Amino acid sequence: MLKKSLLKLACILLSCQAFAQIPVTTPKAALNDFMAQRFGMFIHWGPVALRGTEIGWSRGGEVPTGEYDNLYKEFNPVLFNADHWVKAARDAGMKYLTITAKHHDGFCLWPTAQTPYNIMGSPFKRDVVGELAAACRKNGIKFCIYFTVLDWYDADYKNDTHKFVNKMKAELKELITKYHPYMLWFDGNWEKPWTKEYGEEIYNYVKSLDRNVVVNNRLGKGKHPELGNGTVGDYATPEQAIGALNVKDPWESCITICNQWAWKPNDKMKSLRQCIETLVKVAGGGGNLLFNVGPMLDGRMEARQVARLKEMGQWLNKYGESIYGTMGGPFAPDSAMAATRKGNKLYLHVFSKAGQTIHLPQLEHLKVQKASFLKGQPVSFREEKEGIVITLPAEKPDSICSVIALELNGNAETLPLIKK
Ligand code: JFZ
Repeated sequence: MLKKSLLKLACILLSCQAFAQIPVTTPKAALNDFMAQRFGMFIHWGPVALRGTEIGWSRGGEVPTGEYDNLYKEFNPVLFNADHWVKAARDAGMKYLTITAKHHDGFCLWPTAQTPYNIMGSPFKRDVVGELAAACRKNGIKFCIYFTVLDWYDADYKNDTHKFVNKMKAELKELITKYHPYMLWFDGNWEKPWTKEYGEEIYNYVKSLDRNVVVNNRLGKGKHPELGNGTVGDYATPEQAIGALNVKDPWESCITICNQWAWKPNDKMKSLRQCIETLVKVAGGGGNLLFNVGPMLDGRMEARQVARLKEMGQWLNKYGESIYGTMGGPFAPDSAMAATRKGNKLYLHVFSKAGQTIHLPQLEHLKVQKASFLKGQPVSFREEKEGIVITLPAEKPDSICSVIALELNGNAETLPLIKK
């Protein structure tokens, strides 16, 4: 009897190994590492910078198709310096950088063997992706690649999608084996030629080349602001919006510093207050912020954008403890504040004016033992029946966003989400 069941068990184990295809997914540790980074730079760039219109989308719109498709012949951004871009990211306090290796216009910023429509066909003839990868590695910034599955240039995309997907695999193999990206940011999955099956095929292919590479959720057909319901990929990608509080699923909001993804002359830029509030509210909701800049046609980033990023970095230099490697919540961010937590500390990022009071509900099983501004003075608080009341002093340490650290008598990360 025992022998028989042992034999049965051995058979089950053997068949699992030999036949069952256990799909390979990104290890949880890699995703946790990604979510601890909190802040990255998105870069939308290509020959379209010559016109200052939107990348991909202006093809056949503001820029006639024939004209758009020939822009690369005069794309010569001689002032491009990968170290300068990476320094701008580092000075901003960003931990990773994502470049549009290929956007919807089909132009490739690296010397691919799969199509002549790439940077080597331009007068510039330099491997933009390779230079950025090297500069990132040198400066301790994680290098990531944006790659769209939608291609409005290559006729195969619509007419022979199977062939197109094979070409895509060859391109991805080049990108992964040459540049070793930390994360791949897919896009363009909403059009008809693309299917969830293709998405799964590409996901599995990527995983066969590098199990650890983090993959966003725009490979399937579902709604990308969330995970599940048809999306394929590791993390959710709300776009031009601060994601909703979610400390269970990994997510990253992508938001532009101006309005357009690609460079636009005199585009309206966000104020420092808007930039910091965006970052802090994303972190308070438990997500990463992929903040986008569009470099100019000569290869430089706009000085005002670099300066704004530097200001964000100065704020992070002081308050980074409450952003990097933290968990969002337990309250949903609102116009008054955003909360994060790590260990016994609950961090309140305060937007409201000096002199006001902050009301918090009771923290379930935990009590506040001490309250003080991060790297600053103690803050007065009292526990009442309804909750905790914090009185802000007449002057706040930071006019845009001061951080109050509440020391609890236990691990703040164990708190359930609490309605304010
Ligand atoms: C996509 C890109 O199209 C856009 O250019 C940029 O790269 C951004 C990060 O990602 O944004 C979208 C995605 C979907 C639609 C529009 C823009 N859509 O479905 O209309």
